[in-house]
Amino acid sequence: MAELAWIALGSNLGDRAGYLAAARAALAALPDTALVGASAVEETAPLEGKAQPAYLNQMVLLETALEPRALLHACQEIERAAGRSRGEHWGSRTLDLDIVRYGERVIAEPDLVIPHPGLPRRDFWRRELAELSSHGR
Ligand code: A4P
Ligand code: MG
Repeated sequence: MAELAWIALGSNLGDRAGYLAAARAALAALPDTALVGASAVEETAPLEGKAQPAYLNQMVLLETALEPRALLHACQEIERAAGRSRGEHWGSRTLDLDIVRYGERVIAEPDLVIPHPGLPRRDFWRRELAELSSHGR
């Protein structure tokens, strides 16, 4: 059965808007998945005052039959396709995809935490979630 999943998109290197657009298209093309909503794209200052370029952020809402771990792997695959290299933690990136919420599920595993622990500290995520709330959150 399909569930709702909220995915945060972020980019602060290169063609930021292009990477977000490619991510939306790739998420919409996943098996057993439909993209049912997207927040506005917004420019945000780097968190914690890190000296790095500004981000473009956006949140999308999926309806998906992929389990959370399969969805995580799919997101990592899409990041790789965008030329993401994993170097410095919290470093600049062409594309970052985070699973913010997955239905009402609570998951606390070493490599998968849902809801995403950054949620309470990210005003822009909460704004974007509110923007998507008409889609039945
Ligand atoms: N992981 C655990 N839970 C999740 C989840 N719910 N969704 C694990 C996605 N991944 C999850 O992520 C590290 C590991 O998190 C993964 O291997 C996965 O198993 P990563 O993307 O490789 O590394 P990262 O992105 O450098 O670390 P992290 O902790 O994900 O950083 P964030 O939270 O993504 O922060 N400033 C602004 N303005 N806007 C931003 O979007 N983003 C960051 C990165 C920093 N500053 C920012 C922004
Ligand atoms: Mg990440």
